[in-house]
Amino acid sequence: EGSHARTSHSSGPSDAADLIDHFRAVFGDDPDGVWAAPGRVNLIGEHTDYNEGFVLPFAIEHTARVALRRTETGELRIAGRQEVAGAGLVRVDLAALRGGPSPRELGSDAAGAAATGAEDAAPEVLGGDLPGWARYVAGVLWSLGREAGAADVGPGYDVVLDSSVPIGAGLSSSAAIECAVGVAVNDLAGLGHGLDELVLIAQRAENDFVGAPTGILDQSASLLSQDGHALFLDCRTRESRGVPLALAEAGLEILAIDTRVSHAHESGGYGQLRDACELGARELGVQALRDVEESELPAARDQLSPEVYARVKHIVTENQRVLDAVRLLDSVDFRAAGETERRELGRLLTDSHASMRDDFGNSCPELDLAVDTAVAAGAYGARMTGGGFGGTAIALVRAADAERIGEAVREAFGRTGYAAPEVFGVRPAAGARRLV
Ligand code: GAF
Repeated sequence: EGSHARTSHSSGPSDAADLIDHFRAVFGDDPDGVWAAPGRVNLIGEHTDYNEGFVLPFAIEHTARVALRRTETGELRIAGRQEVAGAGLVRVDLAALRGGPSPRELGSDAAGAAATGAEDAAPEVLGGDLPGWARYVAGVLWSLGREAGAADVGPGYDVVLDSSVPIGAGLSSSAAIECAVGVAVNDLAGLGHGLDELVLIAQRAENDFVGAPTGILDQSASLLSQDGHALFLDCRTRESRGVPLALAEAGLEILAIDTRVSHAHESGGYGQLRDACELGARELGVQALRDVEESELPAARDQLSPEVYARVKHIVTENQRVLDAVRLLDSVDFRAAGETERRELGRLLTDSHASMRDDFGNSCPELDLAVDTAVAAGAYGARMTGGGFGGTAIALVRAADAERIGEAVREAFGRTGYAAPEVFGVRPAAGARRLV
């Protein structure tokens, strides 16, 4: 499928037949429909979302898919395929779920834990007994129920879930599940939410039910992306537009390098970074770091602690890199673009990585090795994508070099004694949709 370097992270089936068969086997009848929502890579703009800044992600071909049927059982019953769900049926009492308060509402301890991303925050409260993947399904039902009024969401659902988005790899496997369930229930129950509203509903499931204090990047990418385009999103105004990204036509490829170092944003690091950004904004007297200009950084340096300043510097320069990347992609048709523009885009990616490695503090040795090796082997540029602390790096390469660069990265990992990374091509794909 166009990738020269894909190994085992195949994007999986894009139709629904296998899932319908599975649904029949588990629930004895046909589902009412099947929906899919993609994972994403973020081309550039990391940790800028909750700072009310700019991001430029694109949806990938790997999707979470759900087959759903409305029932009168009063239960949410979830079965899954493959490692995403493990074996067995998970049953959740929907009435109890709907009435349930969010962790934030349960008092200051729970709220504080959720806000700082401390371990065990939300799951203790609501989804504690649910396997990880089922929390995302239940969380969206909970979030939709609050929005719509419990009765409107429907008395019960049977769900079969599958996903080809690698789990815990920084490719938004959780947002893909949330968004697939969100569009499915929105359709089946006739709730009439627009995609923009579903972004916030899915985000609330993640923040208040699962307990990961994340922004709107992942859910926006999964719901709003268009085939062949990156999504330029202003996270303050929530205005977005597609930016054409004709990679294949330009003889380019984006390699995803999954380091297999897994991360979880419910645990500490992400929340601490977010806290540092919010502290920086408070100390600088702005609503959000979006409001700080690059020219104001020298003054900020005098005002902030070295650590908070470093975090602030990343966000401020990263916002500018997103704007530069969009300007570049808008200004030339990449199919006709020369080496200069390609290198310029590549340099923005590599600068973004260096900024996270040196200033934001969310890289790790495996990500640095992936980036350094790809660039040394001839990539135009490379960077980690997603929250960091592991997960996936992306590299912008000539399609003709993809195989060789992937191999160079695998070799470097082998030499260093790291587990073999998964290297595969990604292309900008469509957002969430109904399949059947
Ligand atoms: C994770 C979060 F879910 C996003 O909201 C975003 O902050 C990202 O990390 C970093 O850019 O994917």
